[in-house]
Amino acid sequence: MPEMNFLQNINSPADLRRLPLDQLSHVADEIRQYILETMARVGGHTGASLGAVELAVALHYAFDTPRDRLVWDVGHQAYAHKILTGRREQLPTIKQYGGLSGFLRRDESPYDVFGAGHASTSLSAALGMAIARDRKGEDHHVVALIGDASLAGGMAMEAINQAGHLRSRLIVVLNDNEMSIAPAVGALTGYLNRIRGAHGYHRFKDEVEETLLAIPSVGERLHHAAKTVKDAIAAAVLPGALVSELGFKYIGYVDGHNPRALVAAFLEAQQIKDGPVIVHALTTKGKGHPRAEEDYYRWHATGPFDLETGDPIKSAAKAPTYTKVFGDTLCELMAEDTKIVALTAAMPDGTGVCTALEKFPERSFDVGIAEQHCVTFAAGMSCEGLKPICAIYSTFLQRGFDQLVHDVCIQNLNVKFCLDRGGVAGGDGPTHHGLLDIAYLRSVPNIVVMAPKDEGEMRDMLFTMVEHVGPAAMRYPRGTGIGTDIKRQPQLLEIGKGEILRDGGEIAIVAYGSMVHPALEAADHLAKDRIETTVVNARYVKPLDAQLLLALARTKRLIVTVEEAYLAGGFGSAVLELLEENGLQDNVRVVRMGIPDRLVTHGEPKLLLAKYGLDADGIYNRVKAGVDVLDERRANIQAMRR
Ligand SMILES: Cc1ncc(C[n+]2csc(CCOP(=O)(O)OP(=O)(O)O)c2C)c(N)n1
Repeated sequence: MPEMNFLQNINSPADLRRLPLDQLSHVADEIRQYILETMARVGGHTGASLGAVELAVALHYAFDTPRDRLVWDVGHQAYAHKILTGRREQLPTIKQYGGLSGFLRRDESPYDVFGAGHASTSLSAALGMAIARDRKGEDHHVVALIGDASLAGGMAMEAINQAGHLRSRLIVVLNDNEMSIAPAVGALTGYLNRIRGAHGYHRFKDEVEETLLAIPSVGERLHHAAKTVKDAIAAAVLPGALVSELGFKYIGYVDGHNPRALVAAFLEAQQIKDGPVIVHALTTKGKGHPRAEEDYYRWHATGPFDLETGDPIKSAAKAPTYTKVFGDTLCELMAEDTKIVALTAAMPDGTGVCTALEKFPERSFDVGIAEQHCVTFAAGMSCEGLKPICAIYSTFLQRGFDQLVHDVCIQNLNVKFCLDRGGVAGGDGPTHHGLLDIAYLRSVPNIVVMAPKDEGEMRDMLFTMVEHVGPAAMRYPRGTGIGTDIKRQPQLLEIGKGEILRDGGEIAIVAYGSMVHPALEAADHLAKDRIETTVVNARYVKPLDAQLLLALARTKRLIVTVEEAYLAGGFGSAVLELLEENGLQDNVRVVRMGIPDRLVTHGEPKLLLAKYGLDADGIYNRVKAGVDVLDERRANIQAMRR
C-alpha cells in the first residue's frame, strides 16, 4: 500500500478543502502513487487518469462540489475524482463485476453529475445545466472538463457555438495533453499547438513592455504607441483570438501539474460573470511513470503491469484478436485493390486500422473523435469511386447512425462498416457494449448486415463485403478468436446464405456470429443426452436466408435463435417476422436467446454472457427446457386424443 498520510483523511472534497493550498501537491503525489499501484494490479485507464490528477485535486479544491457542478468528458481520466469523492477504497474494484464503473455514473456518486463514457458530451450537458441554473435563479458554477481530442468532436463544437452565442456563465477546463488515445489529429490540434507556441510570444511581449517602461520620460509614450501596435499583432498572431471571437474568455495556458497555478486560474475563472471562459491546462498523459510518460499512446489504458519496469503482465493468448485479424486482412485487400480506403475515428489501435495507417498512409485516415463525419466522409469518397471501409466500434457507430441512413443507405453508396466490439464490451460497461447494432442496422433499407462465426470467416466476410457493391456492415466481438486457420485465401460467400453445420433431430439452433461456436458446443452436450439438434450459422441478418429458415420452420418443432445483442429488434425478431410474413408462425415454437431489455453492467465478458445464458451451458439449458415443453405438449395432445 502506498503512503496515505493525507489521503487517509480525505473522504470527501470538503476534507480536501480544509488543507492549506501548499499541501495539495502532496495530496496529488499520494493519489498518483495509489492509482499507479492499483492499476499495476487491476489495469484501467492508467495514462489518462495519471495525467489529470492535479486537475481533479485543484477542481475539487477551488469549487464547492457537488453544489458546483463538475462535468467530466468521457470519464476515463476521472480516477482521482473518484478517489477524492469517497470511492478511494473501491478503486481496486474498478471495471470489475459489482465494482466501480470505469467511467462516470450518476447512480454511483452525487459527484458524478453527468454520466459519461462516449466523448465530447460534457460541454452540451454543462451548458444545459448552466441555463437551468440561470432559470432557477441559482448561483453555483458549472464546469466542464474536456480533453483536447474530445474538444474536436462535433458535439463539443456545436456546444461551443451555442455557448458563445448565449453568453451564459460556464467554465470549460481544457485538459490539453496533445493526445487522443493515439496522437491527436486535425486542425484544432494545430491550433492548440500554436497557442502553446504563442506563449513564448506573450513572454517576449511582456519583456518588451517592461523594457520600454524602464526608459525615463519617453518610455511611457513609446510604451503606449507600442501597446497599440502590439495588441494588433497579438490579435493577429495569438490563436487565443479565435477563442474570443467565439465569445469565450481565455485563461492560460496553465501548468496542469501545478495545483497552486490551477487553483489560481480557477478562482480567476469564477470571477468571469458575463459569459463562458476556457481555462487551458497543459498536462502530460501518463504523468508519474517514466514508461507511461514516454509511451503515452500505449498507456492510455493498460492491463495489469509490473510497477517497476512497466512491462505488461499478460497471459499468452492462444489466438490472435479479431481486431488484429481484421487489420491484417484489410491490408491484404488494400494491397490488391488501390481503391480501398481505410477509416477510423480516433481508434487506430482499437480497430486494427493502425496497420493500414502505417502501410498505406496515403489512403488511410484517422478522422479524430468524429464518427458522424467519418461516415459522410466515406460516403463522399464512394461517390467518386473509392471503396471506403469504416472501422468503428459498434457502440460508437451509434453516433453515426443518421449519416449511415441519410448519407450512405438512402443513396445506396458503396461504404462498408466493420464493427469491432459487437457484443458485450466487458469492463467498460453499458456505455460501451455493442448490443444495439443488429437492431439499428437491420431496419435500414439497402444495407447488407452480417456477422462471422469466427476470425477465419471474418476474413471471408471482409472479402465478400469488398466485392459486394452497396452498403454492408459486419460485426465481430471483442477479444481473441477461436484459433481457426487464417492463412488460407479469403473465400467469397454468397450474400444472404447461412450454413448448416450440424443436421438432425427436431430442434434447430440458429446462431448469429459469436454465438455459433457455443451453439455447436451445446449441441455436443445435448447429443450426449440423446437430443439431436441442427445447428445453423446464420451469417446474415439482412437479408436473412429465408429459404433455409422457412424450411426449418416447416420441418422442426423448435427453433432456438441465439445472438449476443439486445433481443428487441435483433436477429431472433427478424426470424419471427419472417415466419409471420410467410404464415408459419404457428408451425414451430421459437425461443429467442439474447439480452433482455435492461442495462448490462460492466465485468468480464464471459461472466456477463453466462449471466444471460449466452454460452454453451446456457444454450444447452434453454434447449433442454424447450424440449421439456415440447414433450409436455406432446403428452397433453396424446392424452386428449385418448
Ligand atoms: C464517441 C467516442 N468515440 C471514441 C471514444 C474512445 N475514446 C475514449 S477516450 C478517447 C481519447 C480522448 O482524448 P482526450 O479527450 O484528449 O482525453 P485524454 O485521454 O487525452 O485525456 C477516445 C478516442 C469515445 N469514448 N467516444
